[in-house]
Order: sequence, then structure tokens, then C-alpha cells
Amino acid sequence: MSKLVFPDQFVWGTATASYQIEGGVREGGRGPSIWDAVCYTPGRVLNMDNGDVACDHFHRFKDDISLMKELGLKAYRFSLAWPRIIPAGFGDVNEQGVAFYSELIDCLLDAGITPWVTLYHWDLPLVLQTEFDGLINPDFPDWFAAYADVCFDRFGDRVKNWITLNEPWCSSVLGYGIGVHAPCRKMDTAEAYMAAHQLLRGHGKAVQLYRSKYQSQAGSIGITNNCDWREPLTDAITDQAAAQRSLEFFLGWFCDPIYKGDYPQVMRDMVGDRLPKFTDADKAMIKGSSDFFGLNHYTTMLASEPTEQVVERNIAGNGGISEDQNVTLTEDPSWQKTDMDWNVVPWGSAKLLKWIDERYDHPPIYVTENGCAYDVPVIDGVCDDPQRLDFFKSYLTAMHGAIADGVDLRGYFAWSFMDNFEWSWGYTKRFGLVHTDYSTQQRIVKNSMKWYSQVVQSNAIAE
Ligand code: GBH
Repeated sequence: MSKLVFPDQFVWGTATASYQIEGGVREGGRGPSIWDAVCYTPGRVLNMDNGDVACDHFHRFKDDISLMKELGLKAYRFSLAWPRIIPAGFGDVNEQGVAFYSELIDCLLDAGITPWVTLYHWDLPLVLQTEFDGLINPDFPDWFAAYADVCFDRFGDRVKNWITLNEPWCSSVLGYGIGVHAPCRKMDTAEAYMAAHQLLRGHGKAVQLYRSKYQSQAGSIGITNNCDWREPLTDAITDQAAAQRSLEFFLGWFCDPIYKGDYPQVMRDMVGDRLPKFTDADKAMIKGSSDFFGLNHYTTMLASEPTEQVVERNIAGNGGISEDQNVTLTEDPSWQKTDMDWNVVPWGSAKLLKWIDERYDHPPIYVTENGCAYDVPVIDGVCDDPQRLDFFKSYLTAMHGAIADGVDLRGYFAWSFMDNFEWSWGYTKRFGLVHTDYSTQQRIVKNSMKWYSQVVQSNAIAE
């Protein structure tokens, strides 16, 4: 039996996010977030599920970390809840919130697990939304940098791997364009571009602060963007152009400003005045503002030149505002699907990594999320989930191939450590490698996790 061995120092971990696992939303001085409000609004989240308890990680983090240690996991990516640290968005710091994360970080380090900390994974303090219009306010970068300052100051002695934002595409398109994520805005698609713009400025400002004020902490800082692969439907030039355009609207939107200094030309041409413009000072602040390329990747679609004008704003999965990019997305009926209806296309991950490598001049890449939802029952204490095991095995094999092709992939975080609150889908979708029994909060290690734990410990996949 041969083995696919990963590079030395390859970072292996699992990932979660604060609102999806913590619960304890009214404890420890935490303020409300936009997700608390959306969960209590009928019709927004399936079954009106909410994050009030979630995986009760707020009370059980020590046990969860012991389990990670037992499984031999080496790194853990999690996010800080801004409303736990600064409940009103800006102003007073909540010392109880700082103490909670401080203890969690110490506990990880004691277990020999390296923390990778995301500052913002979608749980914006509610006050910033209700009183100040949230992400579209040009003051957002100042609030975000002030919050980041507190985090660097309090945790930066121990945390050396920072991620400013998780998937600003989702915050913008799903939160302000299509309106299926908090704050569920769907008034005007221009708001999606406005939100993205302030998110990028906020990211740039936080990184500038980290590099100037906290240089002595000697950590690294970057951003995580999400992108699904777009494969041309045919090899016609027009379909190839449609796929390329779609990727530029999806990932180029956020990464071109960081690696090239401005939005892609195709977006400036097609979106026109609805796309905000960076000042020269913004460009200088944002360009070069990521020490590594954080990528969340889940699926693939086929892209083609539309036969008639695209008028729908919410074509499933489109990498932007559909009518602006004018791309038709379809699927190959032979592809397998997960419980999210997302296509399982492992080779799409390798093509995307290669695309990033070429477009952004060979950056060091960390896959900060990759995973799948399958609901598998626990029978006699066992959760046997071969589909998830195959998903991870096939995607990791494809990514290993990309490394062999020269891509500088340095780490991989499986989404997710445990089943958790899946946003508008509530608790109906299970992405965990550990099963969460929501009535007892019992954790049951799935068979896919047993396999993954071997991969992590051997730094290799057995073929
Ligand atoms: C991530 O986002 C989030 O960071 C995480 O919190 C979440 O729990 C996890 O994924 C699972 O959902 O309509 O078939 O074309 C995922 C970003 C963007 C990936 C949209 C899938 C559309 C698939 N997603 N994309 S499709």
C-alpha cells in the first residue's frame, strides 16, 4: 500500500466558529449579535433554531479540547465573538469575555494545539447594525481595527496565527445581496459591493495596525476567502471566458485588491458606479495585506456564456450578483451531492489551487475550511460515515496532487470539528467529524474522524 506524504511542517487541524458552537449567548457579559436577532425573526432560520445553546462549547470547551488532544489534532481554527469582547461594538471592553478566550487559548496551548484565530466570523455586535448600518458604514474599518487592537493586545502574546475575516463574500453577497444571512438585507444589490468595500478596508486597517504596533509579537496575519471552482461547460472560448469571469467576480473581488491593488477590471467594467472606488491611500493599505492565502473551498459548478441575459439575482451558488457577471451555472448530473446539494468534485479543488497559484504569484496557501454535510445516525455508539471519509480522502488526494504540481499549500483545516449550528439551515445539516447529540451534548467521534486523526498523526494519506 503506497502513501501520499505531505510536506514537513504541514499544518493539520479542524475549524469552528463562535456563533455556531458556543451558546451561552446571554452569559459572561456578551452583547447580542446580528445572528441572535435573525434567529428570533420568524422565517429566517429553519425551525427557528438559534445559537442560544448550540454545542454549549462556552461551558464545555475544556472537554472539547481534551477530545482534540486525544485525537492527536495539532491545530485548531476558531473565531472570537466580537460581542463577547466589546458588547456594544465599540467602547467598553468586557473583561469576562476576554477571560473566557484567554482561558480557552491557554487550554489549547497546554494540550499542545496551535490556535488559529479568526477575528470575525459573522457575529457582528447588533448595536452596530441597528444604530449604524453595520458593514456598509464607512466607519466600520475603525470599529474593526479597534476591536482587533484589543484582541492583539490581550491574546497576541500566545496567538501567532491571525485571520481577520472569514469569507467576506458571504457577509456581502449572502448578508447584503441575497439576504439569506444576517442582517438579511435585500434592498439593493449595490449594498453587497458597499459591504465588501468596507470589509476590505477594515481588514487592511487591522493588518496595518498589527504590523506597526505588534511587530514584536512576531505572528502572521491574513484573510480567509471562500471560492467554489468554476469549470467551463465546453471548451468554447465564450464558456472559458464565462468561467474566468465568474472566478474573478467570486475570488478576484476580494483578492485582487490584496494582491494587485484594485478590483478586477471586468468587475469595474460590468458593475460600473455601483462598485465603490478605492482611494490611493486605501489601495496602499490593502495591497500586500495578507501574509498567507486563506481559502475555504467546498464545491464546483459548470460555467457558461448565457444564451439570454441573466436577470436573477439569486441563482444558487453564483459567485457574486448574478445579473452583473452574466454567467450561467449548471451541474453535471453524474456528480454526487452532499446533504447541502453541493457537488462533490475533488479535482475542482486542485484546479482552484492552481488558478490561485498562477493569478497571485505563488502565495503560501492554507485551506482553512473544506468539508461536507451528511446526516448519519449513531447506532450502538458508532457513527459510521463512509461518505464523509471518502470526501476528505478524495479532496486531500487532489490537493496533494496540486502540491506535487508546485502549489505552495501549507495547511488544511477540516470543517468542522463537531456538528454545529449551520446558519439558515439551523441544526439540520451536520458537517462535524464529531457527532453532537443536541439533547445530551454528548460528543461521539465519527469514523471519518478516526481516519482523519490517522492522517494528521502520520502526515500522510494511505491510498
Ligand atoms: C462556510 O461557508 C462557513 O465559513 C461556515 O461557517 C459554514 O458552516 C460552512 O461553510 C458550511 O456551510 O449553491 O451549490 O453552488 C461556505 C461558503 C458559499 C460554500 C456558497 C458553498 C455555494 C454552493 N459557501 N457555496 S452551491
